[in-house]
Amino acid sequence: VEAGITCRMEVEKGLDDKKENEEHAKESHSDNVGSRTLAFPSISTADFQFDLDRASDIIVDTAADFLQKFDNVRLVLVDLSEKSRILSLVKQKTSKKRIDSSRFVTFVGDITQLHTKGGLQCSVIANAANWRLKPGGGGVNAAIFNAAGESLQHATKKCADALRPGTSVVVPLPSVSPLHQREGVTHVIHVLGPNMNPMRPDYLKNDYTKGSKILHEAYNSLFENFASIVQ
Ligand code: AR6
Repeated sequence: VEAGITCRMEVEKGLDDKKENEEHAKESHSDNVGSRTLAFPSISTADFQFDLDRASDIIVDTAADFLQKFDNVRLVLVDLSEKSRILSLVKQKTSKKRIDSSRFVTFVGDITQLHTKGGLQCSVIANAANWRLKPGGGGVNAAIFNAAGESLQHATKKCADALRPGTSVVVPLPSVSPLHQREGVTHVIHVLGPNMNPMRPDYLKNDYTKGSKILHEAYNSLFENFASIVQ
């Protein structure tokens, strides 16, 4: 790790650790909530084929726990389509829980264009990464590495060269990156979720006991890493 670059990686942790519409997410202009906002995709539910109903429970539970511990932060779950099933499941389940709807929102849009296209300032974004932390592949990983340019690859290499499922790593995004300049993203947190796709590494063979534990750990790791940036 070179001087001047602060990478944060999750240490191993046990299980014990632990519209509602888009309007809420628009800036209030009164404070810089954008600098305390994490935008994240639904980890593992597309290419990694994790069950959406189970994933939505885990997202809502881990977000609720996190928001109880930290006042001054906002979480935005992002997906590309109005028809996103994970967004509607999460919305439904959030409305049944006591979660402050201004601090946990869902948003339809491209996570690499939240500011310029969505009018949403989010200084930290999460990536659903692969274990090698390689660009490409598809999904949100390809979108983020493409939008951020080569400097994200270099910055990522300085932080880590691999991830275990259920862990995450914070990468400070160099100010030369277009994603930093245009969208105001200062940090990317790579997260590796559980894999339920037989064509990908660490396939869990439909073991949702393991898979759910790993997805919990992945979100807890993501949120704690986010907290460590904004504290
Ligand atoms: N903006 C917002 N959300 C997006 C975007 C985007 N630009 N692109 C996709 N999503 P996935 P995984 C949503 O497949 O299941 C990669 O190739 C998408 O609709 O990206 O964790 C990696 O290299 C879904 O809700 O991630 C890994 O090998 C969510 O992002 C593997 O796929 C996650 O979908 C990871 O698979």
